[in-house]
Amino acid sequence: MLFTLPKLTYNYDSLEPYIDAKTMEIHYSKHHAGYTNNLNNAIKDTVFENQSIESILKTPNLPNAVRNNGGGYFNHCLFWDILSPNPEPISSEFKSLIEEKFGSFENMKEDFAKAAATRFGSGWAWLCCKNGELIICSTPNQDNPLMENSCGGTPILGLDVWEHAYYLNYQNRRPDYITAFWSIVNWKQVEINYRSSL
Ligand code: MN3
Repeated sequence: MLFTLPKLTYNYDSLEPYIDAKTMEIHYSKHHAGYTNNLNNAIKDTVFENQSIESILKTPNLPNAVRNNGGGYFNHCLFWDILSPNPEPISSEFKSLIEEKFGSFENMKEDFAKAAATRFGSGWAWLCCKNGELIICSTPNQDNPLMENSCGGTPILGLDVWEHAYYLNYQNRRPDYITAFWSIVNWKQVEINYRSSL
C-alpha cells in the first residue's frame, strides 16, 4: 500500500493574505510531495508496508527515514485539512470544552502561540486530545504527538513552524505568522478531529 498526496480542497492562493500562494505551492508540491515519496520508498518491503500511518508513527524506535517522512506525511495532511479560506466558526459546544480546560478561548490561543513561538528551530505546535482531555504541546522536526517520547495525545490541530512554512512572506516574524494562522483555522474540522479521537 502506497501513501498518496491528498488533493488540496482549495487553491494555492486561497489562503492569502495569511499564507501566500508561492509558499503554498512549494510547501505542498515540493515539501509534502517529497515526504510522501520518501515515506513510500522508506517503507517498501518492510513491516511498515501495509500499516496505517498512525500505526507506523506509534511504533517505537522508528528508522530515521520512516520517522521523518512518516511524520512529514501525516503532519501536513492534518495541516491542510484544518485550514480553510472560508473557515467555519467554532461551535459553542466545542468552545465550552476549550474554556473549561484553558479558562478562556483566548488563553488557549495564547498557550498554543507560545508553544509555536518557543519551539526552537523547526517543528510543530499542537492541540491534542489525550484520554478525552485537551492538551497543547510542540514537537521538533517532523515528530508527531503520536510518537514515543511525545505527549501521547491525538493531534487535532497543528501549526507548521518550519521556516519553509512562512519565510517567503514573514521572514523572521514567526509570531506574525502564528497570529495570521488563527484567521484560517477551520474549527469545524478541528471539532471533527476531536470527536473522532474520543
Ligand atoms: Mn512543512
